[in-house]
Amino acid sequence: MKKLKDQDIQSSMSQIDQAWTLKGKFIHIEILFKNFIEAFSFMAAVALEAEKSGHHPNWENVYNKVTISLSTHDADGLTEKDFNLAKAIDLILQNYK
Ligand code: H2B
Repeated sequence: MKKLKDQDIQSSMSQIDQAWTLKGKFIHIEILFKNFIEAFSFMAAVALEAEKSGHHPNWENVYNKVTISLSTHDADGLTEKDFNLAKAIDLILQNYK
């Protein structure tokens, strides 16, 4: 998978939720849930999606907070895979509003 160029990254950023921020080689989001069970249930849904697409998040969970960083290790940067996973995460998040 080819690393995206700055211009492609900019246009891809406009296609995902505004909560995502660009941090170097990663796109990053912090999400607060009602409680730990909601956070963990969200993570389980994302884990299934990640496994299905063979692309996995770097993430951390502290009680009701989940922080996610996406990047493609193999490409040492952002690729379409990261933005596809971000879009899938945005869809999953709609079930937690
Ligand atoms: N996830 C992410 N985020 N980046 C990768 O480069 C990556 C991955 N590579 N999941 C995949 C697994 C690769 O190691 C396997 C062999 O498909």
